[in-house]
Amino acid sequence: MQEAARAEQQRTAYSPQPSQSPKESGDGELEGMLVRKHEWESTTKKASNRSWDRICVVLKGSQLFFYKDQKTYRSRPEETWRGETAVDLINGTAEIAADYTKKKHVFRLRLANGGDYLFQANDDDQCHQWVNGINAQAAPEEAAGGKSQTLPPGSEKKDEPKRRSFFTLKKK
Ligand code: I3P
Repeated sequence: MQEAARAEQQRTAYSPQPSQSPKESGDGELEGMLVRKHEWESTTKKASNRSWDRICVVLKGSQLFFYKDQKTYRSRPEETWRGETAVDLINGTAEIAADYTKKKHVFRLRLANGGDYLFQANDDDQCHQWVNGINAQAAPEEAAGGKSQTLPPGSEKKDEPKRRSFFTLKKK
């Protein structure tokens, strides 16, 4: 592919596919096609494969599963993308990746273990849908209206970013 054409395709949302909203089921489950880049394996280790892949992403409870496509997820849910295990969202956080400007409609998922992923959706609405859905599952007790806990001085990890200060969470 010509370099200019490739750059344009990368910058804009994946165009060959029809715009498709993530499928939402009553229990907070989300399922849809996103373009994913794994950036960090842990806080100190970059992911070995940092290519963008268009894959089917499924949010189920506090886990995120990856599949080649929706057909695979529905017919053979044990067959994950490249055999990847599900990602644990507890104490993770999702937010619009305002700092990432190479592509539009990108959100970032930071995991409690330091893992870091970028996801590109088809549009901003879908981006917010995923961010809110993930954050609601990442801290379910807070989403359910639990009191925020006051930690004793010094017990908060210094390197941990303040989490989820500006997203309204839906009660499950
Ligand atoms: C990666 C690919 C990604 C790029 C990444 C490259 O190469 O070009 O698109 O991320 O850059 O390593 P490959 O496909 O050969 O694995 P960006 O699109 O964000 O630039 P990185 O090494 O800076 O993460």
